[in-house]
Amino acid sequence: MTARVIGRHAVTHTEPAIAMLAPPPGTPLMKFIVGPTIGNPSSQPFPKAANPGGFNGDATIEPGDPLRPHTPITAAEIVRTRHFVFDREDGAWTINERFFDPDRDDADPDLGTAERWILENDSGGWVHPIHIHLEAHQIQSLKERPLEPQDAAKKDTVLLGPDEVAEVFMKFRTFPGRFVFHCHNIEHEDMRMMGVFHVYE
Ligand SMILES: [Cu+2]
Repeated sequence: MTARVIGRHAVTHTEPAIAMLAPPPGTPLMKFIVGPTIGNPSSQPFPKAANPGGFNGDATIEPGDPLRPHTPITAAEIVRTRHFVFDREDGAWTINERFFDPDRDDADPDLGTAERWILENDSGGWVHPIHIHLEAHQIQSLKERPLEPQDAAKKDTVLLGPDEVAEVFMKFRTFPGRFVFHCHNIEHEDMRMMGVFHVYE
């Protein structure tokens, strides 16, 4: 399946701001053309990928660059296990009995290493879709149901139903720095169900 943009709404500086945010109904924005091959409507060829299939060193990509392939993380790569419990306290939402603090690091993985994260829902009947920034995670097991074929794909969110415990592998491949993980229910993430992991070089 391929897609290309053939037109988009152009706004002028004389339009009020609200019109720029909400173009009128029926305004052509984008068209997807589904076909067997990738089309290039411009007269210029796509730039050649600096490192096809791999990482080109500065993390920039160009049109036509392939994404990095999905590579399973193996148990032999795991250097550490971390356990995060998602619960509720004092009318707000906690991870390991703590509310979100943007100045606190809740995990400190080393760049280039892989870790096992145990994500546990201990909040009764509530459901928490746990979203981890920076890297895709790989689900190894779920307590409440057998794995399905789609569980083996790249994941940025794992759904914790009631009493669910997810075992996921994370690998911190490219970027050092501070990133967050959080419940993706807006009411929960806004009420402090979020943590920081700091990837150290
Ligand atoms: Cu939640």
